[in-house]
Amino acid sequence: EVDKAHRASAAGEDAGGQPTIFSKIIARSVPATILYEDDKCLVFRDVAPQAPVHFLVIPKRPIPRISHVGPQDTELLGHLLVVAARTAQAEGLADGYRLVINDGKHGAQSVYHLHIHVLGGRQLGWPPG
Ligand code: D5M
Repeated sequence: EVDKAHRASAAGEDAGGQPTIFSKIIARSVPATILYEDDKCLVFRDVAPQAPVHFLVIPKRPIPRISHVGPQDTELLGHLLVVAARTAQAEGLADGYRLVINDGKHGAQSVYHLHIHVLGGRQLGWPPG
């Protein structure tokens, strides 16, 4: 099971062997409103925004989910967080915002390409549902 997940990750595929929608956004075969890009990551607006500002930060290397990361991913994960914070600032979220990573079934993850949600522009509640 772990081997299968690692093979899928390396190929940019989900558990069913299909490229995820986010691989297609990286490849520009599916359109998105892109806010930032560098050699390691891509930032784009969520297609179903849950707040006035809602964007996603994804690694270009298709790690399927946060529970699959290892020590080799430390620098990349740090980079994603720094990009999330800098893009939030660029989006004018001076009053604060929230970062969310959904993992697996109980986390309500729907796209198996790691992504950090950044939500802001309104008062958010706690705890989440
Ligand atoms: O969240 C996956 C998120 O991905 C969800 O908020 C919708 C968003 N999504 C799905 N397809 C697209 C496209 N094509 N563009 C932009 N955003 C998209 P999860 O954490 O997996 O539940």
